[in-house]
Amino acid sequence: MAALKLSLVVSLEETGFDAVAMRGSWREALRTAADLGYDGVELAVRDPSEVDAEAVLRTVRDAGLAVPAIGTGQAFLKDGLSLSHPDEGIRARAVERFETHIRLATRCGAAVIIGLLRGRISGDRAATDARLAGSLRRIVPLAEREKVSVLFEPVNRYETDLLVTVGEVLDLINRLGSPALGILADTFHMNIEEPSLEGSLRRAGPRLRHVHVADSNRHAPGWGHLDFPALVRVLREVGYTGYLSAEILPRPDPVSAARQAIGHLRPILNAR
Ligand code: LER
Ligand code: MN
Repeated sequence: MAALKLSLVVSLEETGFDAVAMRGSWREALRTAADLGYDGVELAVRDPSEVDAEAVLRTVRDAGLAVPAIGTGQAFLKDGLSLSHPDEGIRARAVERFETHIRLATRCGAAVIIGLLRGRISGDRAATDARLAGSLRRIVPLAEREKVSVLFEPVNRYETDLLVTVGEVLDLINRLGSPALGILADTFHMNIEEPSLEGSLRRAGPRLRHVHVADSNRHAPGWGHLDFPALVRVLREVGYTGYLSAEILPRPDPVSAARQAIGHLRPILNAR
């Protein structure tokens, strides 16, 4: 059985998004992730055109790390881009930005995440859905050509009102029918929205391509009340062989949170 792997979310720049343990100096963050024993780093990237991809990739490789996924949420939070925005120009810029994320992902061997970048319901729900589907249809040909997975993440109701459950996201993915589209399950969001975390992971089944882990309160695993051994059992049952990526609050401080996440999860992954 392929071993599940652990990654840590690292932002390449200062971020207003709270659940990123490591931010500020990305070089230092990569070193910390490697020193703590992580297998990979998930890079949160606002604008790939402002990133020295060569330098980042070299540092990642020198540290012996992989990049399983690239997050895009800061393009929404900082730059106001949204794939479902009623303004056609903003939507077009969101699509173009996402395409630069796909190109960066190709170089990293990573998938790209649609979390907050999906936007919010504006006006009529059906019209919002249609705008989002239109943007996704523009994105998937490049993703398919580049063989990059586009990971759609259900996000809890306090952060967006558009597509908050695994079931809703699966419906969207099935409607669009592209093999490039997969689902990202985030234990923090699922704990708020899903009737059963285990049931929803089973339902996602083969579409599940990435997992964000935080405990019930978004602190590092072990500092809340989620049952991680049970979740890992289900992930194995459904044949998931990817990463558990720690997207956690940097509390009491970034390094302690990152150390706690791997300290709690590694023994669970190593246990048979
Ligand atoms: C937002 O809360 C989140 O979980 C991110 O992964 C989405 O961009
Ligand atoms: Mn997440």
